[in-house]
Amino acid sequence: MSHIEKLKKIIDESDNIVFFGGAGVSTESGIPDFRSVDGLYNQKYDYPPEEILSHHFFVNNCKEFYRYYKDKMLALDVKPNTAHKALARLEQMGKLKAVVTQNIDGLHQEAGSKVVYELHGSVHRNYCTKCHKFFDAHYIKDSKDIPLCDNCGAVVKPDVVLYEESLEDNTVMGAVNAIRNADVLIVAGTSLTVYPAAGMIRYYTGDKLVLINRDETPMDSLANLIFHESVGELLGKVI
Ligand code: CNA
Repeated sequence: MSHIEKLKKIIDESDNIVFFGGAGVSTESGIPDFRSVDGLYNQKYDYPPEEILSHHFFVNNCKEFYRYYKDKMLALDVKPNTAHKALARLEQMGKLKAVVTQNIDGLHQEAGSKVVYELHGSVHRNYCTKCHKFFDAHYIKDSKDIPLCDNCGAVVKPDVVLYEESLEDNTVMGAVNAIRNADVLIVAGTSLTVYPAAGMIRYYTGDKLVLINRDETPMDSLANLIFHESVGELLGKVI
């Protein structure tokens, strides 16, 4: 049986699949990831992305943070791709129990997925750091330099987990529970190098861990079935 036939069989036979993904799930929508050759880490900025996207940088260099963030992280004209749509369909069919994502782009929900654990938050939620008023992503995009609250004048911050910040407890618990109870775990489009998120796949104890990633990852040896190819193209063929 070919690899792709094995994947089809695994999906056909399960009604408890969990998907764990990263930036590679959205590259086919036109959002660059961090670590591919054309990813954000291989472009030239005054500071490396981990530095700009850190809590201390947000506090101390807010204008520069927002210049980068609006330019590189706030992609509001993109659409879900085949991978997002295939996963939403699997959920509708009652086969997929949850999407756990490191992405902050909201594309899984836009494709129709309902149970989505956003480990690193979302660009679509933004709150005033003082009065906690909510703002959408367009408010941030349209602001000049630093977005300020129209109620109290304080700085507005994206509900995105920056480096040095901790993940939200309920999201982590939901994600860990889903992974721990999953019959099949499909891991895709992630370099599996950003912790604690990457460590979560170790909660899976089954024998159907499917890994789909263009490049090799440090956890390739954990996979029961592995594809080094495009996640959108592959899921489009299988689902
Ligand atoms: P990463 O470290 O950039 O790794 C992405 C991986 O995906 C690489 O190993 C690529 O080989 C692989 N890849 C790229 N395109 C495809 C594809 N079409 N099919 C299969 N594999 C592909 O990204 P991670 O998610 O592992 O790192 C975690 C960071 C990146 C999180 O904190 C995210 O918030 C952050 N990020 C998110 C977005 C987004 O929301 N779309 C974009 C860029 C970065």
